[in-house]
Amino acid sequence: METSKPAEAVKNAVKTASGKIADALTPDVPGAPGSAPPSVEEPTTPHDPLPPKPEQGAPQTRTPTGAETGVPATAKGQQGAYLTTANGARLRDTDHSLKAGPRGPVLLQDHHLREKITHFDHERIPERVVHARGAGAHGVFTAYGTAEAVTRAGFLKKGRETDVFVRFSTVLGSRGSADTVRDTRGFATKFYTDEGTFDLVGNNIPVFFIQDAIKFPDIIHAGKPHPDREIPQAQSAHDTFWDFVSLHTEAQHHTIWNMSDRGIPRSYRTMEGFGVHTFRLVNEAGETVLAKFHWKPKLGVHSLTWEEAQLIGGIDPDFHRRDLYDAIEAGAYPEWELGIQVFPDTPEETFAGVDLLDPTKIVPEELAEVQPIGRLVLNRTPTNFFAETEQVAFHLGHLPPGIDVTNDPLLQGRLFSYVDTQLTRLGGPNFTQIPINRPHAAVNDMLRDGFHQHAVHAGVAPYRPNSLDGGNPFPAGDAEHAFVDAPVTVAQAPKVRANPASFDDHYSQVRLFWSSMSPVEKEHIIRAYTFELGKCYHQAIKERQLQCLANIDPVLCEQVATGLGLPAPQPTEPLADVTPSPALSQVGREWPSDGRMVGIVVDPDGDLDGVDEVRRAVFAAGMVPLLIAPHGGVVGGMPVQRTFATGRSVEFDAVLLAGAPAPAPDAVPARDAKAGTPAPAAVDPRVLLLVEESWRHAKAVGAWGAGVAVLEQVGVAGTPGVVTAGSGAEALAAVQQLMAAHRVWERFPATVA
Ligand code: HDE
Repeated sequence: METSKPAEAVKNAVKTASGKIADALTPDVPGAPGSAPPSVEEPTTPHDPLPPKPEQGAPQTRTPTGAETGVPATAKGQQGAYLTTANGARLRDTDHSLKAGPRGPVLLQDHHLREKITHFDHERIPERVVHARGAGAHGVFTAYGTAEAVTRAGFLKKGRETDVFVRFSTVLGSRGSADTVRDTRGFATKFYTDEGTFDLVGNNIPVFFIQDAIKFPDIIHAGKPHPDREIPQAQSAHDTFWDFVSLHTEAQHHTIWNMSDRGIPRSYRTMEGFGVHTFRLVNEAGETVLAKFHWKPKLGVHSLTWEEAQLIGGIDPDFHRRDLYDAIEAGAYPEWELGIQVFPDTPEETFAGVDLLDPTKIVPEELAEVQPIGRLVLNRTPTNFFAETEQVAFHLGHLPPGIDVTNDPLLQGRLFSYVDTQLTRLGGPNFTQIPINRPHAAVNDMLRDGFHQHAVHAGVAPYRPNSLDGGNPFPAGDAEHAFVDAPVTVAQAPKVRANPASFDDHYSQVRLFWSSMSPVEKEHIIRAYTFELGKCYHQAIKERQLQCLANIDPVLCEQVATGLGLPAPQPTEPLADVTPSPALSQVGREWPSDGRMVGIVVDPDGDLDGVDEVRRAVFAAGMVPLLIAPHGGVVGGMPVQRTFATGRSVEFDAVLLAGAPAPAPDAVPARDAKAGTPAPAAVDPRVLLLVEESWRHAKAVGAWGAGVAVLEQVGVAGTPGVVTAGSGAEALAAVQQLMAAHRVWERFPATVA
């Protein structure tokens, strides 16, 4: 993108004000706020607003009823060089209220003061009741055409490109909670198709806690902070959660996924996504199949370690949000493939013995292959978080022709909930007219009026049939690609509050998940259950959950019971004989390392040419190098992104040591607790800690030249995943290879098989 005139003006002002230093420090890694570096002095020459950053996108400039306006995206933001009131009158002063003399009192007639304060007083809207914490991005979906045989949805036709907006989220925490808590993640995608918006509102876990929407308030009340003290925030490690899931045992399948590494993703970019429910697809001939949606990340499924997640919660609570936006800004666009598992639409609605209407069950990929049908690329960050990410409103009923629902009782309840919740959250029924929610298809409904009505509807007859508006709007037929509810036969049955008997199996697939894990993943699951139950106060709840674990697997139960200091109960249900599904494990494959963070420890007196070379090579490999030095500013002409005081191992996927820097002046406990107890050391103690932590989080570590001495001092030289090389390039190549497997798990032999 070209730099605009105003941006140029500001850049020039910076140069004059700060000379070469500002130039040298202009960050070339993602994350710097603003589209032009600021000057030291306050800019006073009036000019138009700065353009957005090049990676920022915005909702298309459509009318509230879906027509293209042709207006540039920037026309939606503020205009002109001068400060104005909301009605566009220019203002001279916004720093002082209008007073009777400089010592007051303030006059009631100060309409600018009242407007400014009143608007501020009403800036907040209710956060989402669930999924309050999230981050969104724009992108594009390109269809492979492979779904054409099973659905007539136009956006799935070969080569068709559709704009999308995706919002990722945690479930339990408030808007300001930390990103890296143990929780399910939301993965909601809005496809702006030309046949109407399609919202695929999924999660990173393919099953849900409950089988019937009527239980949703129960599970969420149990998971949210306790009503009396409002603690703990964004956690499942508390009594009410475990009280519910141990009594309502259909929740056990989702719960084991939460206790696995899936509960603490490394990045939104390394998460799978699942539509969870079975949907019904309808093709041009009106034939139907049942289908489940899957998102497969290009970078593979990858998680944090528990200690990393906890440290990051304090050090960088915005870790996932930052990672998403930095990756897009760096051009490492996050990518997923959309796939479907397809099943015949039989009256029983089962496949391989699995009831497809039960949202607590998966169909193992080995039994029904996930067939890729398109590619999603996220390539634009929001220009304004509130306008886009906060106001985006997803709804399961936003379905294009060719995609229909099934009788899954969880899905049926969701069809009601998602519109209902926006009425309070977004203040009325016209939320589809908010720019981020506007369809990219022609809208001609008969909905009128209501709060915040943006459309100026013409005509006098918003009813059917009418003759006064010439009969418009007309019902569409097959030729006009109308949405037709699939004419599925509904079984004649008595009205009951009951589930089918097939929903009663609460344990076999939990055992299937456990049996499909690699030993190291099993260790993590044991650790997570032990931690979470260990945080509960009540013995009865721990005992009850141990009983559930006994019904999943005796080894799991025994190991957790040992950690809790309780006896392991015997199973009360027969243990199912299951065939493991290797697709459920995150371990054992290799993935690209695009967009991963490589920390490079620099000694200002060391091999800076080598560092420069490695830094370029990291960029060239599609990863992000972050220099870690004893002090901020510039080292050898390269910008320092982290100092030993501000940096922490958990931000990096791998660490390279270009030197063994001597203790910096602030390497004393009084200035930085990370410096540890005073002990004479040749190397800065924060560097030693960085390497120790990277090692115990199973990360690749590489060193060359003087850096090798650090490995020796920490005592990790020669251990798995620790590389010493003759040059920076060699060290990087070896480390990158190790990163393909995500972590160096062989460092930690497992105690369970
Ligand atoms: Fe949601 N869910 N949900 N949910 N859900 C909401 O809608 C609800 C469920 C999911 O980024 C709410 O706009 C009910 C399953 C995501 O804006 C609300 C039930 C799955 C998001 C709601 C479920 C999800 C939501 C809150 C049980 C995975 C965030 C704010 C029947 C397939 C969307 C809002 C975003 C949000 C209701 C169960 C995913 C209250 C009643 C299963 C990703 O309407």
